[in-house]
Amino acid sequence: KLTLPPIELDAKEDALPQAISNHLAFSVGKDDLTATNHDFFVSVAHVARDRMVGRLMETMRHYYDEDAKRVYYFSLEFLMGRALSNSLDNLGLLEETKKSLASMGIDPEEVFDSEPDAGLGNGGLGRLAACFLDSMATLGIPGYGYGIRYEYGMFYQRIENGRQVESPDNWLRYGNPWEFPRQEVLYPVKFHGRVVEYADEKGLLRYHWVDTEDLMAMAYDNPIPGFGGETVNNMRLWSAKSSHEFDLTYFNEGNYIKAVESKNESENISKVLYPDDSTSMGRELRLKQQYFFVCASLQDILYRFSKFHDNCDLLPEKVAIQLNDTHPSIAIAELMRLLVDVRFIDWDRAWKITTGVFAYTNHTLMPEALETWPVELMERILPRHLQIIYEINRRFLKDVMRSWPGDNDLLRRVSLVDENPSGKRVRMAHLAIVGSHKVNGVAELHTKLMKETIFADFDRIYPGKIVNMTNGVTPRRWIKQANPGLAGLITATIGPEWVRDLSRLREIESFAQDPVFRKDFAAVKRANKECLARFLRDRLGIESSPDSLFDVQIKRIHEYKRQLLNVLHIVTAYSRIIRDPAQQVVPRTVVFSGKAAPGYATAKLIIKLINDVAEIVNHDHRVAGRLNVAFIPNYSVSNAEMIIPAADLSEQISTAGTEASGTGNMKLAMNGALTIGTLDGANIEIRAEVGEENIFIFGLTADEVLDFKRKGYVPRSFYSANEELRTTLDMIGSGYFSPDEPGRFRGLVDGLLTSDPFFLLADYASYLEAQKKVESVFVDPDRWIQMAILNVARMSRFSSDRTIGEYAQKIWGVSPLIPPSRA
Ligand code: DL6
Repeated sequence: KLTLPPIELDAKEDALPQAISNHLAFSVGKDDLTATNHDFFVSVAHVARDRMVGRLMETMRHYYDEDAKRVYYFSLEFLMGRALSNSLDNLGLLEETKKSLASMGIDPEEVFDSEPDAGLGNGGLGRLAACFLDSMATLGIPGYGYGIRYEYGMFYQRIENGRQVESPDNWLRYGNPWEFPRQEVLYPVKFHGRVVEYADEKGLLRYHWVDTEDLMAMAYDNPIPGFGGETVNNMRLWSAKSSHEFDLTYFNEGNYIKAVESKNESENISKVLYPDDSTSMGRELRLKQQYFFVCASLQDILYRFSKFHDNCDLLPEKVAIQLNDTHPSIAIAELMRLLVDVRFIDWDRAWKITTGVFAYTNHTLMPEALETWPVELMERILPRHLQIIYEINRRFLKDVMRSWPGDNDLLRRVSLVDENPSGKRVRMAHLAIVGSHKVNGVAELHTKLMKETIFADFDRIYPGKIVNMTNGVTPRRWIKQANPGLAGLITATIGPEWVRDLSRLREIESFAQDPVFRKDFAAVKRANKECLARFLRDRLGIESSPDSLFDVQIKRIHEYKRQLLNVLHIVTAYSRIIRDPAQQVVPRTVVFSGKAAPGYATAKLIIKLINDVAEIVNHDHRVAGRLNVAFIPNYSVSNAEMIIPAADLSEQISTAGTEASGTGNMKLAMNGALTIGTLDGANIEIRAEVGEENIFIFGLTADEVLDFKRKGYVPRSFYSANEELRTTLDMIGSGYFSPDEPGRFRGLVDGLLTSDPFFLLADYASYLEAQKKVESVFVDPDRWIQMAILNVARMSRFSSDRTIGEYAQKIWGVSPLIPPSRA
C-alpha cells in the first residue's frame, strides 16, 4: 500500500495564471518572449488535463468498486473536433480561463483557434460517436470509446480553381497534449498464417492459429469529461507498433532501409483514416484496421473483466459492446475465437455469451455502403475467423431451415456468405445481425425501412431484434459552445439547467410571444450572421449582407444529399433576376460546405459546379449582391461550429428514404434555423416536434419514391413539362457557367435527364414552391423569429442524452453511476 499525497483536483481562480505559466515553462519549455498561441494552447490543455486526471481515476476506481457493467463503444471513427473549450466548459473552468488568459495579455480566442481539430472521422457516423461519449460522461454511464489513433485524420480540403484538392491532415505534427500514451498497455495482434487442428487431452478437436505475422497495439488514453466534471470517462485509441524494431539479418548486412521496411509496413495500419463514408472499398488495409482495433480492444476488455471474474458466462452482465456500423463487426468472430480456441469454452456457451454482449447500429441503407469482404481476402488475412464465420453461418442456416423448410431462396438471401459468381463474399451486416442481441436504426423511418427492405428477412427470423434509437447531438457542444450568445440568452431566461436537461428548453416557448425576448433572440442571430459575413469577406472575398437570408447546406457531398437540387434552385433564382433585374427579390446568401470522397468523381464535379455558379452569380452586376453563393472549404467540426449559429435556413433535402437520420438537421434547428426538407430521416421526427407550421416540407415521400422506382420514372417528362427547369438545365448543360469548357457539366445534366436516380427533377417544382414559401415568411421578420424560437424550444428530443438514455435502458442494461464524492 502506497501513501501518496492526494491529487489537487480543484483549481482556484487565482491559481490558473500560475498553472498556465508553469506548464508553459515545464511542459512546453518556453517563456513569454518566445511562446506562440499554440504554446499557450498546449499549456492550457495541460492545465485542463491536470484537472481531469484525478476525476478520471476516481471514476475508474468507482466503476471497479461497484463492479459496474461497462459499455464499450467500438468505432472506427471519432470525430471529436477541438477539445479545449469543451473540456474547460465541462469542468466549469471556461470563463475563469478566458479571464486568466486575458489578464496575461493573451487573446483566448486565438489560443482556442490554434488547436487542430481531431478529425478522426468522415461525417455523421464519427461525430455521433463523439456526441455519445459526451453524453455517456455527462449522464455518468460507464462508457468507454475504443478506436484507432490515426496519424492522419480526415484529409484537408482546399479549393483551387473551383476544384477540391486534398492534402494530408497531419494533426499530430505538434503533438497531442490531451492523450496519455500507455507504453505498457500493449497487445499482440496476429494476421495471416494458417490454422492447425489438434485433439486435446479429452480428444476434442481444437484449433491453433500459427505462423502468423504479428504486430502490437499500443494504447493512448484520452479523458472525456462529462458536463459538470463529476464523471471523466476514457477513450482508448490504438496505435500500431511493430513487434520487432528491425530485421537483424538485413541490419547486419548493412541494408538499413530493408531492415526497417517491415516495421514501417506494420505501423501503416494506424497511419490514415479511410476518407470515404459512402462506399465499401474492400481494401486489405481497411480489413486489417478493423481487426487490429477490435482484437486489441477485446483483449483489453477481457483483461479488465478477468481481474474480478473467472466465469465468462457473466460477460453479458458486465460488458456491453456497441458496434458502430459493421466496421468493427469482425469482433463477433474474434470473441468467439477467444472463448472457443483460447478459453476452451464450448461453442453453444460461447455463442450465448457473444450474442449477449454485442449490439449493432446500422447507419445506412445505401447498398454500396454495406460492407462485404472477399472470402479469398479474409482467408488470407484472418483464416481462423473465416472458419468461425462459416461455422456461425452453418448453424444459423440450419436454424432458419428448421423454421422455413424448403425456402432455399431465403437461405441464399440471409446467408453470411454471398455466393456471387464473381467471387464469394462475407456479408458483414449479416454477421453483425446474427451475432448481436439488438440491432438498431438511427431514426424511425430508417428503422422502418430496415425492417421492410434490406433486413426484412432478419426481422422475420428475429422478431423484435431490430429496434429504433433516433440519433441526437450534444447540446454542450452544439448550443452552449458553438453559440454562446444563444446559450447566454436561454440561461438568462430560464436558468442553466437546460444544458443537462434539454427538455427544459420547452420553457422558452412562452417567450416566443415576448417582444423583448424576440428582440434579443434576433440580435443573437444577427451577431452570428455578421460574424459569418466577416469570414466570407475576409477569407473568400465574398461580400454578403447579414440582412440576406443565410441559406446553408453543410454536409458530405453526395448525390443522394442533393446539393445539385440546391444548385438548380440557385440557377433558377439567378435566371429570374437576369430576366428582370428590376424586380423585388429576397436577398439570399447560399452557403455550402462539405468534402467529397477523393475517388468520387461526380461529387467532385458538383463542387466544381457550385464554385463555377458562384463565380458567375457573385460577379454579375445585374444581381447586385442580391444572390451570393459561397463554398466554405474544409468542412470540419470547427467550421460547423461557426456556420451553424449563423444559419437562417437549413437545407435537408435528401431523396426521401436515403438519409438514415442526419444530425446536422438537429444542430441547425436547435440553433434557430428553419428547415427546408424532405420527409426523410430524422426530418420527419423534427417536423413532429416543431409542428408542421414551423418547417418547410416538400417533395416525394419514401413510398412515392418506391412507387416511381417500381412503375418506372421518366425524368425527361419533368424537363419537358417545366419551362424554368428546362432553362436551368440548359444553362448548366450548355456551359453558361463554364465558358472555358462548355461541355464540363453536360454529363451531369444528361445523367439527370436520362436516369436521375435521386429524383431531383421530380422534386424540383415542389422544392421551388417551398423556397417561395420560405421567402414569403422571411420578409416578415417577426413571424420568422417566432418560428425560429419555437424550433429551438421544441428540439429537446434531439439531445444525445435522450438517445444514450434509451440505449442504456433498452440495449445495454446499464444505469448512471456517479462517484459518491461528487453525487
Ligand atoms: O447515424 C449517424 C449518421 C446519420 O445521421 C446519417 O444519416 C448517415 O448518413 C450516417 N452514415 C455514415 C456512413 N454510413 N455508413 N456506413 O456516416 O450516419
